[in-house]
Amino acid sequence: TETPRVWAAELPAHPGEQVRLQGWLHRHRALKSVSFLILRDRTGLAQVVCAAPEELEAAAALSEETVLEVTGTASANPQAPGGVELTGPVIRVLSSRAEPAPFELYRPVVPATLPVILDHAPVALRHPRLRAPHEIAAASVAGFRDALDALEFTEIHTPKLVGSATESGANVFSVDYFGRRAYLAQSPQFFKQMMVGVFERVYETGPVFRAEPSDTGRHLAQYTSLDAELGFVEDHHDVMAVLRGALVGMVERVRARAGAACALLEVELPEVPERIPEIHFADAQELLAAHSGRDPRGEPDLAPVDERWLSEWAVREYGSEFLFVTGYPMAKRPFYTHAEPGRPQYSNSFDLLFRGLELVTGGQRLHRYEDYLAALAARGESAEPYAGYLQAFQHGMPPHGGFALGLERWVARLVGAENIRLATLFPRDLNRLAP
Ligand code: AMO
Repeated sequence: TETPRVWAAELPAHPGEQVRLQGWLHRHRALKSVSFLILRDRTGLAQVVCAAPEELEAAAALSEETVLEVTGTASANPQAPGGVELTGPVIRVLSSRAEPAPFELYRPVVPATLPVILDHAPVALRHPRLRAPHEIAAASVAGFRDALDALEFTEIHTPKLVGSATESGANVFSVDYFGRRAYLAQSPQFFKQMMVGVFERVYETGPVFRAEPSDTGRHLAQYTSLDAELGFVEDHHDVMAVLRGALVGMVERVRARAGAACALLEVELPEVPERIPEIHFADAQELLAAHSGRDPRGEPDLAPVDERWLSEWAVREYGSEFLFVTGYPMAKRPFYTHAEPGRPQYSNSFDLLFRGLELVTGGQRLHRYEDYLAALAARGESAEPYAGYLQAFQHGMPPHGGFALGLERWVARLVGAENIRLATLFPRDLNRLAP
C-alpha cells in the first residue's frame, strides 16, 4: 500500500513513521556532507535531511520552487522545526521550475518592493507573509457568512453587469453590452434592496467595481464587498446591530481558522465591544473643531485625517477600535438614503471607522415609492433609468436598511498593511490590469 501523505505542519505528530510529503522546495541548504531541503505545503514547512551519498546526489540538482514528493522516516530531532524531520528520503520530482523566483521566497522579511511583488503575484504570493493576508480574508468571509446565516439571512448573487449607476455617476466603468452601454456594478445596492422585498434578509459577498481615478493606498478599481440588507427595521441602529454581529463572527472565525497567519504577521485581533461607540456627524465636526487642530465644520464629509483623529479619540475615550459616525449630511449620500426625522439635512446613515479608516457604509433607505420619485426629482434625475428597481417600491417595501464592508480594507487594517494592494490577490487600479 502507498505511504500515507502527511501535511508539513503535522509531521511532528508522526515520529518514527514512514510518511510521504508533497510540496515545493522552499529552501535548499547544501552543507559539506549533508543537505537540508525545506519543503513547503499549504500548512507550513518541513525539513528533509539528505545524508547518504545517493540522497545527496538526488538533492544536488534541486532548485527552489521545484515541486517534490518525498517519502521517508519522520525522525525526532530537537533542532528541526517542530522537533521532527524527514530522514532517509526518496525524492521524486513532480515538476521542475523553468525560472528562478523574482526574489528569495524563504527570507523571513519579503526582500522585494510592492511593484515587484505585484508584477510577480503568482509566485510572490507563495511567500508565507504575502499569502497570510489572504488566509485571513478567506476566514473573514466565512465568519461573515456564519454570523448572517445564524440570523437566517439568505445569501444572494446579483448581476455585475448593470444598466445604471447605483452610487454616483462619477466612478462607474462602462462597457459595451451587445452594442448598448452597460456598467460594471459599483455595488449590489439596488438588487439587495429589491431582494428584501422577497427574502426580508439578504447578504452577498462579491466583486464590485469603482473607476477610482486617484492612486491611493486605500482605493481599488475592483474590491470585494460584504453586503447585507434587512427589512422591518426601526432605523439605522437595527442595521448597526447586525453589523456588530457580523464583525464578531469575522473575528471569531479568523481566530479559529487563520491562527497561523495571524501569528506570522503578529496580528492583534480587535475586541468588538458589546456596544460600539457612536457619534453623530455634527458632534464629530464640533469635536474635531475644538480639539483636532482642524475645523471641518461646513464640509459635507469627513476627510481621511478627520477619520484617523476620530478613530484615535474612540480608543482614548472608549477603548474601542471601532467607531460609528452617524447622520452624514444628505447632500453627500446617494438618493436612496433615508433622512433623519426632525433634521432632514442629516441622514439615518452611518460609517464605521476601524483603525483610522472608513471600513463600512450603511444606513436606512427610503421605502415608499413616492419618496423615491421625490428624491430623484430633487436631484434633477429622471426616474426612467431606475424603472426596474422602482418596481419593488411600487409593490410594497418595508422600512429597511443595510451596509457594505470592504473586505480588502478590513484585512489591510488587521495585518497593518499601509497599502490595500497587499490585501488584494491581483489588485486592479489606475495603472494595473495584469497579472
Ligand atoms: P460605499 O461606496 O461607501 O457604500 O462602499 C462601502 C465600503 O466599501 C469599501 N470601499 C472600497 N474599498 C476599496 N477600494 C475602493 N475603491 C472602495 N470604495 C469603497 C469601503 C466602504 O466603506 N451601497 C453602499 C453601502 C450600503 O449603504 O449598503 C456603498 O457601496 O470599506
